[in-house]
Amino acid sequence: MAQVLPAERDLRRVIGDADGAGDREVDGLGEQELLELYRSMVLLRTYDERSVVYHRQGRIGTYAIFWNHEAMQAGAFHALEDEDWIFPSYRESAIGLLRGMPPATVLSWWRGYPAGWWNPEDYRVASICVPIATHVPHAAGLAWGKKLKGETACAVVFFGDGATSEGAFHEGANFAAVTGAPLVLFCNNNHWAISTPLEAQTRAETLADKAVGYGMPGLRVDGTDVLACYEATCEAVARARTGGGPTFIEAVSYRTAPHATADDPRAYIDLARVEEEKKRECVGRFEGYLRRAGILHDDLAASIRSEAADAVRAGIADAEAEPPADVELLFAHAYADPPVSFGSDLDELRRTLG
Ligand SMILES: Cc1ncc(C[n+]2csc(CCOP(=O)(O)OP(=O)(O)O)c2C)c(N)n1
Ligand SMILES: [Mg+2]
Repeated sequence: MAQVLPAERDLRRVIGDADGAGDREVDGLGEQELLELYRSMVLLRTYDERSVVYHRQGRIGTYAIFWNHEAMQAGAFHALEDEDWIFPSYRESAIGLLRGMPPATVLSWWRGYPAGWWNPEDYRVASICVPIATHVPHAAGLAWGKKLKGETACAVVFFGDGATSEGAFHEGANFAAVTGAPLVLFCNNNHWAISTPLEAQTRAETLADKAVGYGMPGLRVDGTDVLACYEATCEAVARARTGGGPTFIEAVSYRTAPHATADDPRAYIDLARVEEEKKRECVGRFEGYLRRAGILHDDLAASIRSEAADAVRAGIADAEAEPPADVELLFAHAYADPPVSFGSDLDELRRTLG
């Protein structure tokens, strides 16, 4: 039986900011590792900001903005080994970049081009999941499979606060717990599920409290503190690898951008709070930490930013060089034995499209 730890009440923090809390150091992170973390955050930030521009220019479709979520994604990612699996939601659409996936692949996904779909095995990154929480059971199943095969790899699944109200979340969490699957359930609690606030989502005092009901430990961290996200995920991964089963991590933040490019949050969000939260956004906070430690200076920061900008610029050029798909793809791969009507349907579609 898993040991049930009471969920952490206070948000774990490592970055002290300028409020007197003081910066802490984290085991296993020397200067090089800290800079790698920063590089990852800047790549994600650059990708995200450029994607909003590309959307406005009509070069990608509707896009789920992850501005100020980079700390959760990069922090959790760097706690993983190469063999570990990642199950992203649409909010973590670009996390594959941290595993070396070309930006063009993810941009192609948002353009709706076939080049945007990859073989998950190539990067140990599952397909981007748009239905809320349906990937939690997938991740639990893969992690359980790793355990059954005696492999050391684990999996991390990302989902939002709203996802914790879905049946698939419950099923996946419970399944992972009873099988002792090496899974990290990483909940991005940004306080909003589109226009539904956290208060309308749950009566639980914290989302991490839900972990107790599944018989797994629950951790609560500041989701805009990349080092706290890293440290908590390291603990969860270590537990997973040593047979301790799954861990639930609640990373708390506040959504400072629209849900997606198709959303206008002015109709429902607390705009004053958004402005407050923007002042402590996660990339700037980590940059402050690195500068206080004497690890980052202007020239280095500028070169890391320009490297990221070049990568994303090349990515959109490559994505736009992709030829349009043949419409036949709409019909391929859906059935092993396609209905005969598909042939005439395809002919009709071709006629319609000219
Ligand atoms: C099963 C399902 N129901 C509804 C939706 C529509 N939908 C898209 S995003 C979203 C909100 C999810 O909020 P949350 O889980 O907090 O994640 P966040 O977007 O804040 O990262 C909803 C309801 C969906 N994609 N899938
Ligand atoms: Mg949310």
